[in-house]
Amino acid sequence: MKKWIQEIIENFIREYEQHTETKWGSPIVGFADAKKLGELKELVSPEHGMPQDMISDATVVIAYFVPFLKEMADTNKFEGLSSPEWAQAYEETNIMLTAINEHIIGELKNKGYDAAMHHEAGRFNKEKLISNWSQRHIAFEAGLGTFGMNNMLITEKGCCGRYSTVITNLDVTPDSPQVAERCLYKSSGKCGACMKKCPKGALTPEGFDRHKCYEMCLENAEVYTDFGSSYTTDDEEINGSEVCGKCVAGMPCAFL
Ligand code: B12
Ligand code: SF4
Ligand code: SF4
Repeated sequence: MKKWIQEIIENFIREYEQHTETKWGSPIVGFADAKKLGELKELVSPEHGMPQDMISDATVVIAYFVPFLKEMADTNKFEGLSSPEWAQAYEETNIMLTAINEHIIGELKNKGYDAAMHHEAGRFNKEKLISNWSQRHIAFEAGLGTFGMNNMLITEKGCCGRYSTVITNLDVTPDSPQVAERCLYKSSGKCGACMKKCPKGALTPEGFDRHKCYEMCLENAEVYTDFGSSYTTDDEEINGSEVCGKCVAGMPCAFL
């Protein structure tokens, strides 16, 4: 079943990228146990969404990672603002992920299963800078990777890419989280390149400061207004691509 879903996503991307500037690598897929995600209510907040909000007999959440290509990521290795390629890839990928999810849902429904996206997945609280649907945590539960000091979930293919999820009542055995750390700092105390690279000092051994990070994302959003804006509405003061990614592009964990 995992192979079938992987192929659905892969085939969709290959067709989709005929019409976009951004191109992508091959996706990785995992299944998070829908019953175990209740812990997110304690870990994150009581408002965090549950698979059962959408499908009462949900069994798993399909989590997948779509890697960027190294050539695109390398355009964003340098200091300063993000590269235009990075900003465009962010917007094009967000639109594509919704289209992929709709396609997966259609394919599952054709086979007689129920499937849905969570309604909280496409937004986040602009003051708290927290979403009620953590794509990363669900992907972690689905065994896709471990967290790095850059706060990214690092997969077997690296961390330079994006995650999405689809809830379903498919009859499959869920995956388990991985245990071996992929971050060099966490596994051996070496590296720390992401913390040195961050222009806002948002990454330290003590953790991630999302408000400092957001300042940089807004600086980019003021400049990159031509590629769309996944997370803003027209009435917001800054209405562009909220990106940065200097703690990802060019890092040793970006592509594995
Ligand atoms: C809001 C948001 C932001 C905000 C606030 C930052 C933040 N909260 O992370 C801003 C705009 C600043 C931002 C910045 C960026 N973002 Co952002 N963002 C989101 C969004 C929409 C919600 C994140 C959130 O609040 N989740 C709820 C909180 C509670 O969960 P969480 O952030 O996932 O945190 C979990 C882990 O960090 C975890 N954790 C940390 N260490 C460990 C260790 C263990 C063992 C465990 C169990 C958990 C754990 O604790 C939390 C619960 O598990 C997600 C998409 C989504 N809906 O998930 C993308 C997302 C997190 N962003 C992403 C990216 C790529 C970026 C940027 C690089 C920007 C860019 N594209 O250029 C930067 C990177 C910042 C950084 N170093 O984290 C990707 C991350 C991909 C990856 N490989 O992990 C995501 C998942 C989008 C996607 N669809 O792929 N982002
Ligand atoms: S750059 Fe180094 S320290 Fe930072 S997450 Fe990657 S491996 Fe870990
Ligand atoms: S995205 Fe930029 S500002 Fe945010 S943590 Fe990474 S390097 Fe720092």
